[in-house]
Amino acid sequence: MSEQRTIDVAATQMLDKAKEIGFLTTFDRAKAQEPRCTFGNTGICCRICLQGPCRILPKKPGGNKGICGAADYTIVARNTVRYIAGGAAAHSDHGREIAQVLLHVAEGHNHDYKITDTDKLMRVAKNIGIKTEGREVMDICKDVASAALAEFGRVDETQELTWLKAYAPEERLDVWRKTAIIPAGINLSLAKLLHQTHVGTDADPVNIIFGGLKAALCDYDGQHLATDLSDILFGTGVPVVTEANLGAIKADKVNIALHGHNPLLSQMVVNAAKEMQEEAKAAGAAGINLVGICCTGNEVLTREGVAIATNFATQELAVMTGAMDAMVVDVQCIMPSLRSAAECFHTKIITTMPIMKIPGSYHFAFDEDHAVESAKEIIRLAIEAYKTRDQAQVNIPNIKNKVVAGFTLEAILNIFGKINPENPIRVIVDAMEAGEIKGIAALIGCNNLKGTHDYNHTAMAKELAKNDIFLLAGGCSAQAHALAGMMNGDAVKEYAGEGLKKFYARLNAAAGLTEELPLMFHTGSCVDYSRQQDFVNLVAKEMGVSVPEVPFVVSAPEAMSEKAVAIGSWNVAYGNAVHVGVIAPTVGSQLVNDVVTKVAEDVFGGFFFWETDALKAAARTVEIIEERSWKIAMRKKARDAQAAAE
Ligand code: BF8
Ligand code: SF4
Repeated sequence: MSEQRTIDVAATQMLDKAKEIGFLTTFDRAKAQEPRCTFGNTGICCRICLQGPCRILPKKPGGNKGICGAADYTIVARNTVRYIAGGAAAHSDHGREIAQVLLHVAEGHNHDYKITDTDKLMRVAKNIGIKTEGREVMDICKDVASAALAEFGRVDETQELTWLKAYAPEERLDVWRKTAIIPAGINLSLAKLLHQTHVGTDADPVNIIFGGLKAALCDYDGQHLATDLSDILFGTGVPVVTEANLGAIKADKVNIALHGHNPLLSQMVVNAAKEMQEEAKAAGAAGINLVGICCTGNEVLTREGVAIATNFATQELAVMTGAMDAMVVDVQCIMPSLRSAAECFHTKIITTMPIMKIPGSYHFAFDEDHAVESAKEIIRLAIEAYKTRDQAQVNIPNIKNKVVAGFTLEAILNIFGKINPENPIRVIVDAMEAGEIKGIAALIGCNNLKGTHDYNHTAMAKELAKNDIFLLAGGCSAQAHALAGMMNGDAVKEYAGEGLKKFYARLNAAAGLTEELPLMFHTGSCVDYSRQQDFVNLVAKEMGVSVPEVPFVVSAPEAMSEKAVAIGSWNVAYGNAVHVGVIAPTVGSQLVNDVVTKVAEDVFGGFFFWETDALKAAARTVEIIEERSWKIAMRKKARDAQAAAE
């Protein structure tokens, strides 16, 4: 564990404040967990049945297996894929909730939500094979929402997930068919994986890993439909300018943090806040100020330009400002300790979802059928909390940075289209073929306090940009860059290599935006990573190569959640090289570790690599990208030579 807690100056100030008032933060708790148990750390602790925990004790007679006889490889494989099941369940359930609301809108049962992006609805309908010509919008919408919901309950194993089939390139589908990892239904595959990993079911690590990859493709499918349907309901983001860091919290306003993942509630709060400024003023405030934390923050940033307060590891510190009146949370990545942090101040922690409650916090059951009224009531709770705020306790770090975000796939293609209207994706392919940029990397994922908060994210970004690599970003990684002032045009000047700078100069000249483009294109929340994959799929098609050949690397420099494991795994199945900045708990089995870091490449073209040192990880990333480019060039040379000979 690193001695330096965070690279974020505002967070450091708030950590001092926490110390002063005697509040132990997640940083203190991370320290308290050291030293970690080696069995758990390497994945060789099994708690799957009540005879456990069993640990692998190779030197003890009878200790080299669990009580049931499970070897290290079975235990490690089971533990790993159960992370995937958790992650895929979280992402896809998020998608299912959005689909349910969209269906209610289409059926006329819900009048609080509406279709905001009809063009996207039409595109999605077309992509998934729903007839659009001559039909009413609401009928099409009903079919799209029903198709999304059908992904969950399908049990006919001869079928294949609709979104997967619609968006993955044929070449990938072939590989997945050959390896029998295309799911028929999300619920079926996740249940089957839990069954497969029950005590005394599957002991074959490779078979277990394939089961895990099937679940990972459910994660991808659930993500894709969640993004599509959210865009249909709330609009598809376009470039926005806003700010990030704790300085975005305002001393004179009612501050409400939107935290979690699902836009169903947060978007309504954003809408309601626009109408309720006067109510806040009547309470003596200058108005309502919304800020985002984690991926709910990314959702409302991408679509509405709401400022980012902070990311996962530092969420408690937003409360330490003493000016946070309410934190409205939905699901995932919300620390239960927020409640204890709030006890030191007047902050109201408002949980809103039936599956997410924190003992002692205020629960407001969000009602999707009366979403507008629910959102208003939540804001009123925040205004009430504001009235009890002790201004003497307010201590907001004077730190915030300019952010340019909102780079959905449509937004990126729109910018590229200003240079090449006929074939927008050609713009980045040209830049790669000319050697102006070396390739593409996506910086994604969480914070993990096994390292210094946000160091790995920002260090990787600086190093990759210096090496002329075009950067996409999402999740808490994107927020790390935003908090550090790297998600704007100034960062391009400071960190980009000469080739990347030239590429940006051309884009900026054509884009016609009021702000210069940022060092990394923020594609949205973690549930939105299919936007990045769709982008890479287009690049592959334009280059005339398969996805695993694209000079592209995904990096989760501070991976933490089960969702991160699911995301990393579908990326590997997609053919992407995936860097993880913590040592994965697969190292307890040489066999399993070799399968995911080496053998996977032979089967899928993608693989994982673990590297905790950001500079080494960046060097390896550049190496992979260069190697892939070199292979493309060599193949082309061979083809040209053959053509000349014929
Ligand atoms: O889905 S990056 S800490 S907030 S899991 Fe969580 Fe990780 Fe942040 Fe978003 Ni993603
Ligand atoms: Fe032990 Fe086997 Fe039970 Fe795991 S499943 S806890 S290895 S007996």
